[in-house]
Amino acid sequence: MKKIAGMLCVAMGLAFAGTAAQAQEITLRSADIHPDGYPTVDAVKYMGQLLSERTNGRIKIEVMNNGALGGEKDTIEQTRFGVIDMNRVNAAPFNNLVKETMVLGMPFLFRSTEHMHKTVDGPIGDEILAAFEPHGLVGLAFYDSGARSFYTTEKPIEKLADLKGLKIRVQQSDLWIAMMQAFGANPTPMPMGEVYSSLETGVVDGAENNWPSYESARHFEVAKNYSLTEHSLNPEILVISKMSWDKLSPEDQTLLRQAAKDSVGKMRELWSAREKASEEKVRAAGSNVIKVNKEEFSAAMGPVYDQFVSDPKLKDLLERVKAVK
Ligand code: GTR
Repeated sequence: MKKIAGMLCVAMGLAFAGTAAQAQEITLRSADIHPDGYPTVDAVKYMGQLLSERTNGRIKIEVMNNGALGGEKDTIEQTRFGVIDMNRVNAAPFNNLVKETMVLGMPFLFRSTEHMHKTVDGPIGDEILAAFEPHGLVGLAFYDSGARSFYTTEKPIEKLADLKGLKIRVQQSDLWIAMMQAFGANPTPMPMGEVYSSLETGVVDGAENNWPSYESARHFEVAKNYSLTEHSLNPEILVISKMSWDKLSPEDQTLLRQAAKDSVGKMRELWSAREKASEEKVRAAGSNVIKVNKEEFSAAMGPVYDQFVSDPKLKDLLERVKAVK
């Protein structure tokens, strides 16, 4: 009898241990370089809210934004090695690691935001997200990032020839370095956090980004000429470390994936509102917004396609992106 009671106690103990383990709280730390209120920061916070609601507070996301965990290239490495759980980064700094991401940033590829949405929302998007896994990351979602355009401190870019020899800051990606060279510029790769002072001190003559980043990073204060080249609609990508992912139960993995997908609509809403607000703000602050003949810029991009979309796999991916209606 005593023995049976003892066994029962052990069994109950195990059962309790099981419940305790299941109920264990999980807080995922997610990196972002942007300030409070930037759409990507709020979209990941929203995802965390959904997760918390759906698990009665068991799973939470803590967004460490403002570059608190470092620049994008560094945080990508930290995420691969499980030091950071999640990361919201633009596709460009992933280019050297996950080749498939290059296709999304190719200059003048997407005909419209709708074309980009249809591409990332469909099987091509899933294929690109799946390509992260061999590199220690699990791709969760794509977020909007609008169109990137050039801005300069002194000389306004009105035509392609104006870029000749200008020192232009780029994201840390070989593709983007080559793109700047094809535009005739002198590319200077550096993390976003160094751009303001580099513009201010003349380390670079210009940079390129979307309206919200140009505004929120206050680059408009030092680089007043914004030329609407809209050369790329490269989206943002939300990833989780494979090491953090593997610690989650299959049920929690499903919950996480779903919450990430459900935050995409919210992000799109936040993004279109912020794009307008940022444009208005910089125009009101006196930015000189210049219309350009985009075809002239686009015509110079042949060598970038030849060099970077060279293997059959990427060529096929690119053709499928073009064919998305
Ligand atoms: C922004 C993007 C950031 C970062 C930045 C940059 O548009 O949201 O993640 O990549 O551009 O140019 O470094």
